[in-house]
Amino acid sequence: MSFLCVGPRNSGKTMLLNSIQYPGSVNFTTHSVNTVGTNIFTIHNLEKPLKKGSKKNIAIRELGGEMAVMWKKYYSESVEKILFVVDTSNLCQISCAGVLLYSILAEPKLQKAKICLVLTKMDYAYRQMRNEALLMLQIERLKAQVSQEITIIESSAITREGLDQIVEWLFN
Ligand SMILES: Nc1nc2c(ncn2[C@@H]2O[C@H](COP(=O)(O)OP(=O)(O)O)[C@@H](O)[C@H]2O)c(=O)[nH]1
Ligand SMILES: [Mg+2]
Repeated sequence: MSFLCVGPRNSGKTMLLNSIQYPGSVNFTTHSVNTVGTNIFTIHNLEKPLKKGSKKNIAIRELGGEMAVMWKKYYSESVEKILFVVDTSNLCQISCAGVLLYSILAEPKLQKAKICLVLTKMDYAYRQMRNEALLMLQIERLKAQVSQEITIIESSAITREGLDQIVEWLFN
């Protein structure tokens, strides 16, 4: 089984996964290098004690936003879950993100994958509010047309809002 993290470039994938991977760290990086190719992050299960049968860690692969054409290489029936990261502070990017999300949901090999739509950078004062962002993504229309289960989580890599929820979603 594999886990993917996708989304437009600069939407905050690397920072989000870094903050989840190292729960103790406060990451105030203000710029980061565009991900060329893919990064793999190890995420630890926060459950203590660990329930019998639950995984201790999972590996999640970030697909760089520069390389949407290359993503297909990683689409397979064994993809169990996908984090789709959207930057709520980037108005111009939200509608494009909706198109990208649709292309993933329409992919024949990903019909059984579970999707978590991560609305990130919620710490920004000028972000789009949850409902506006969902409207711009046309999420209700998408939901009516696709077979995948979609969970929506609001997050920030700065305030750590939503990060525990994302980890829980990945393990459950
Ligand atoms: N304020 C704020 N900035 C963020 C957050 N997540 C990422 N960023 C910034 O957004 C930019 C792109 O982030 P990055 O993780 O490299 O995006 P990626 O291309 O999707 O991997 C960087 O300048 C980050 O510092 C967040 O939750 N809040
Ligand atoms: Mg990146």
